[in-house]
Amino acid sequence: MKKQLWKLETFLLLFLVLLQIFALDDESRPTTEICSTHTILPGPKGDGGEKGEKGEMGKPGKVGPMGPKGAKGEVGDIGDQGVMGKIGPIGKKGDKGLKGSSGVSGKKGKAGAVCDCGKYRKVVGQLDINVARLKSSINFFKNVLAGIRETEEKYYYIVQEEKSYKEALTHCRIRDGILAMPKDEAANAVISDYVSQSGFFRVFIGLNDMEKEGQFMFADRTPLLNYSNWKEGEPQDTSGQEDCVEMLSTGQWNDTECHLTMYFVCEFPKKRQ
Ligand SMILES: *[C@@H]1O[C@H](CO)[C@@H](O)[C@H](O)[C@H]1NC(C)=O
Ligand SMILES: *[C@@H]1O[C@H](CO)[C@@H](O)[C@H](O)[C@H]1NC(C)=O
Ligand SMILES: [Ca+2]
Ligand SMILES: [Ca+2]
Repeated sequence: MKKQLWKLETFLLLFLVLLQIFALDDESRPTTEICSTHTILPGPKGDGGEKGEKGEMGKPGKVGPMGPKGAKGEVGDIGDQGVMGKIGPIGKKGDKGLKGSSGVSGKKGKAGAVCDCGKYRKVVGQLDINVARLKSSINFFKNVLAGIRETEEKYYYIVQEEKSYKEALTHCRIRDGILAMPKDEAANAVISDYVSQSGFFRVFIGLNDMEKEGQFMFADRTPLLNYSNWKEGEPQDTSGQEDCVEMLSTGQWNDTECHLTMYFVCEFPKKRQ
């Protein structure tokens, strides 16, 4: 900035010096010739001057208005082949074609190995047994869900399958129960209500005198003590064949033959001993 100012000052100074020189030159010119001329009228017309030199070339002129449309040109040459276009969308499915003629039949296959059918038969047999067991279990639980009775200590369940006393005993045992043992009036009432409300006339209960005639024991081998609910005239042990006990819908007991089949009541403890 300072440098520039300095430059400007120098330039101005130089200019003033030059101006003074010219001014002096002008003053130094003799003024006597101009002042001594007293002619007022203009002089005669002078001779024509010499032909001037050729002037410089003029500036280009303005753009003119658009001309008329020209005639149509000839058809140009054929262009190069363009780049291949994009693949289009998938078209609709075509009609089914005619069935082709059948081919030549293949060669005969190798002989197969002899099947170890006995093994499979055994497996299938076991499967059948399993399925049967499963069906039985499903049936059991279906019935359990349909109706069950309970006291504070036990669940009672009438199995609606006609079985002999021993079969009935096993059926309850494999389900972690035992044939129902009405050891007091309350338990007997629950079971008999259940039987009568279900519309059955007689069911096996867990009581028998199979070991010693006339000495009834519950299924858990405890003897009859304070409570019993025999029907009038029972147990009579007709022909010495009646060693098992059925409960009638009235809740009363009757000794009957063990091989007879009927529905029965299982009981299940709520708490495991
Ligand atoms: C059965 O009776 C005996 C005596 O008669 C008694 O001590 C016992 O508590 C009774 N048992 C039941 C379960 O009532
Ligand atoms: C008691 O059991 C015997 C032997 O099965 C039978 O003949 C009799 O009808 C039964 N009594 C009742 C009331 O069902
Ligand atoms: Ca008997
Ligand atoms: Ca009887």
